[in-house]
Amino acid sequence: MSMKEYSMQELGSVLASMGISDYTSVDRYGSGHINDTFKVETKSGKRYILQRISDVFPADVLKSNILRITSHLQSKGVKTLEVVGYENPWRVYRFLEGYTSTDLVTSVEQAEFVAGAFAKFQNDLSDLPEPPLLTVLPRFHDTPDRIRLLDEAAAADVAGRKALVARELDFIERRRESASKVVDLMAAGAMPVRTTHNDTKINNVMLAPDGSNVVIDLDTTMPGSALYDFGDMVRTSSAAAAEDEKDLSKVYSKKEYFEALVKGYTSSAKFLVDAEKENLAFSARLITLTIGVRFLTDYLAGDTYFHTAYPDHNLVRCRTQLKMVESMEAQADEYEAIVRKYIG
Ligand code: ADP
Ligand code: GN1
Ligand code: MG
Repeated sequence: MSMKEYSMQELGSVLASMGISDYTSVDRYGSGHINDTFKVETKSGKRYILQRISDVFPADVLKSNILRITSHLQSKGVKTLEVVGYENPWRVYRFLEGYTSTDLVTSVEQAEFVAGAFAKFQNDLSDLPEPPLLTVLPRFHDTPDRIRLLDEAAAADVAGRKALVARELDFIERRRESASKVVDLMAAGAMPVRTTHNDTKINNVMLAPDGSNVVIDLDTTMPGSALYDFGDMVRTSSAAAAEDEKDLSKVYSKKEYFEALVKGYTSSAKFLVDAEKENLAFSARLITLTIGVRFLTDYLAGDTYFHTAYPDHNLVRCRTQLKMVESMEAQADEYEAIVRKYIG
């Protein structure tokens, strides 16, 4: 989906309705694939993030979750997103001054730090008062269901692209059998359902030079598996190249970053049960495959879900994900040994 255009008049009236009338500029911001995000500068010097929440989300359910999560974290003194105004489908957050996000990890230290941040986020939400958060997007990380949706998109072939992706479909087909492992373990009760972030990609944590961090993009925080949070973090934070790198020879999972992620995550995520520990390395391959499946599904459906900047963008992203899976598979024994080193 290409980015929607908004008139300054529309953006201005949204801001005014939330009490912000002294804005001097409103510009597109960040590299998120779902919401329309803007940075707002004002005469007073205060800055804000304005977001048009994507229609993929059930607006009221999302708002209820976001307000519960942010107020719970604030009540514990944990720095989090500060809601300035929230009128569906728009919301305004205070700009996190001094924090930046990145699309790629650049050092072992940063990888360990990011992993600690996401593990702490899970700890911080583990005592969220009942009831559990609402499920914003059902079956969000259900890999067999994602493959089923891919099958449907390939059968319909509405964009006439199926013939171009035979290799990718075959790659996924060969992994279909192992795709249900995590959902089966959860259904069997062998793995706990926790409050998890569900979108732990590197640009969803904001970092400050003093070592502090804020976990952002709370839209998919809902009941889920810790394994997907660990795995999705590995997907982007162990990557040697961008999610949309076209030169696949540059795309692989860096072992030293993987080790730092395991170290950072397990030193804080003391809650993990055996079934989770045993599947940490596998979960990274599984969620990476799942995201590849989703990019390919969107490519076949004619780019209706993720923001895209050019016609083959989703296909390029799918290929990087499958290359990452291949790289993690090639290092599977080493990755399992690293996990054992840190959790025994
Ligand atoms: P999406 O769901 O589209 O990924 P995000 O909520 O992750 O949207 O926001 C997109 C980007 O905007 C983030 O990666 C981050 O760089 C930036 N961003 C989001 N919220 C803030 C904030 N409160 N302060 C500063 N930057 C932010
Ligand atoms: C989307 O919102 P953003 O860009 O942080 C997507 C994630 C994918 C990710 C792939 C709600 O995340 O599930 O893993 O793109 N978010 C939603 O980069 O679908
Ligand atoms: Mg995001």
